[in-house]
Amino acid sequence: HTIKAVYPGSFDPITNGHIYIAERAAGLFDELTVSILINPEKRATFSVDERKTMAIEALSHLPNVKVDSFTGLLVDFLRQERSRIIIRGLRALSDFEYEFQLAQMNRQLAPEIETLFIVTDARYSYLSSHAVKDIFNFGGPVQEMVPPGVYRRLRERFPRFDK
Ligand code: COD
Repeated sequence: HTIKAVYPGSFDPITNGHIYIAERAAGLFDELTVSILINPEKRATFSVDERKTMAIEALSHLPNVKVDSFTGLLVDFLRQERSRIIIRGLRALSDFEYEFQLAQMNRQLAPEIETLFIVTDARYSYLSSHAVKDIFNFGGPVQEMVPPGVYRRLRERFPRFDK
């Protein structure tokens, strides 16, 4: 049978670090769903549709990857997808506390679901969506950190910061 994994996140916006994790996971499983949390309580920079479009573009080289979105509990989305594997990326030790908490909570909610961690590449160990937006807003170079479609949309969204 086919083994499906889910890589959930905010992806606001997707970065080369996220893409690296998706590529590694896509190589391990038959199908991978990159799923964007719809969270009305958290103010995002890009709408869910924009984030989805950017992720679809950035992952189009991976034929077994699809992009989706979800509301509510992550484990409910996995059950709906008939997947038992959550993929998360690990950068520095600082990720661990939060990731550990999330994984423990999800295990309590759904013991049949496993959280698997993929260690980032050294090139991306400092990279986050938040850092990309900060650096861009202060006029720094982000072209090497995000796919071309994200770079273009950052420039459209924040034209006054564009150099
Ligand atoms: N290199 C490697 N990995 C990276 C990099 C990088 N440069 N950047 C980010 N990542 C990893 C992150 O560590 C994370 O594992 C993943 O990629 C996604 O990152 P983000 O920041 O886009 O997404 P998050 O962390 O905001 O996602 C949180 C969820 C949406 C998964 C979470 O809030 C959730 O599941 N919410 C739904 C409600 C729920 O079920 N909660 C759980 C019970 S409390």
